[in-house]
Amino acid sequence: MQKIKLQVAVVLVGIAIVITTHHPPSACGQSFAPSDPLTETKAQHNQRMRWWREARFGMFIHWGLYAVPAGEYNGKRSERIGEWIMEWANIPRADYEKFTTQFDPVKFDAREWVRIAKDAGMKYIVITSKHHDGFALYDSKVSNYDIVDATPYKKDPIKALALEARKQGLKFCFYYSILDWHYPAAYVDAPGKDSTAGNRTTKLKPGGKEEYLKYMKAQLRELITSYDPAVLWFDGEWQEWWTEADGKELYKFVRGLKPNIIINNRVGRGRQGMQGMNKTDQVYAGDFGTPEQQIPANGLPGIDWESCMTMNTTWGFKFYDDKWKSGETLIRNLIDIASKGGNYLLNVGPTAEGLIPTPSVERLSEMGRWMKVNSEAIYATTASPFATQLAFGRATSKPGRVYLHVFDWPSDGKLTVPSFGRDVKKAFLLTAPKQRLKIEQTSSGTSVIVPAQAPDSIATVIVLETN
Ligand code: FHN
Repeated sequence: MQKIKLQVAVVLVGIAIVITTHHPPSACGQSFAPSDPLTETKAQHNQRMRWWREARFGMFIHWGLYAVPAGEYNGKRSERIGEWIMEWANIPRADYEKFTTQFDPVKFDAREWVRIAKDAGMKYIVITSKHHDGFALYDSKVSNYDIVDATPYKKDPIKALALEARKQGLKFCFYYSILDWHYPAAYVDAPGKDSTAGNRTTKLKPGGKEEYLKYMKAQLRELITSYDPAVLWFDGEWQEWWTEADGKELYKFVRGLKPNIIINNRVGRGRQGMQGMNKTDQVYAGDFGTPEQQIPANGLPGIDWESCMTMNTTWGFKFYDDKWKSGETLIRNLIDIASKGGNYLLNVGPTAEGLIPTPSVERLSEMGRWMKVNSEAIYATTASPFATQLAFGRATSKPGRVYLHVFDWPSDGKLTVPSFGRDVKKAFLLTAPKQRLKIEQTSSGTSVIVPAQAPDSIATVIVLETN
């Protein structure tokens, strides 16, 4: 009996070793079950995630029929996000469909959109192939509710954008909503709401879920085979009828179609609301966490996460939303996020004509001017090596180098840098590598003697060369 118990124990330990070595923790600290056909070694996982981890900065694009009403319906406006107008204006499906006749983005210019992203320093683009309203912004063969069949535009802007992104060296990616207000089997059962309007949650008629899963897979297959996206960014997963098992199954399905694709954690049910990281009570599907409209308070070194954020207060275009964040805020957000080991997915909401709003373009070019000088301190860096947040700003790291991003320039010309377990050999401004800055080793760290004026009031980067 003792001998059998011993043998069983040996087998169990064996399995544990296999699991941990072969299935690296996904973004949120979990690993996949051994039976997963998509098992990958840690090295394979790191290889698949590498471009994404090094990119650090991407463009989110929320574009669709909701850009036609642009936040106003029958004279009614709202503080709510524009792409939810079918929900907050309680617009029945048949009425919302009428927006297709007015969606004709004649000013859409794929080259210009990609140029704006690239010049801002962005490395990838995630665009809404289908948002909650169910309208396909691409030429779908499994639905007529798409831009080619249902609008006067009759062309596929996604095809043009995918080609242009590749031409200009950016990764092309898709957002896809699991919640679909337009799917026939979906209905709303909420007081005061039209059963075919938008709503936070929908129900599915008997047999509707199987049907919808087939439909979703058909759309995802055409999206992946026709446009070859590098990331699938799911959303709308908070439906009662959507389970973690569904998420895992869809994750396998998508990676089965394209093994090196990257998928966010909103494919499953692990996400803890807007905080965006997965719960830890089990293994959840997904390769990276998705904080929304917020930046984690502390660094999450070694965990893959991406903070998505609006530039004003809406994702989809609203003509009267002028609550724009400043260029300084956006640049410092990017630095803050990189200093905590994350990516920044910054949103634009184009108009129904196909233009990215001027305030967005202006702020992105301001970010681009900063990135043109300082991108070395963002791309392919890892989280700050300092135990606590720096009083004067943030830090990012590379082997042999630490980048200090100084927000608050020392009035006494002496920057006090706490120790962080590496010796500082020399210091210089990233913009003046040949002019060494005087450093003084102190008991608590290093003091760097800096010029009287901050070269860049938003964020000046000082490089510390270390062992
Ligand atoms: O409901 C969506 C919303 O419209 C938008 O797409 C954001 C972007 O991350 N996600 C959902 C809200 O969490």
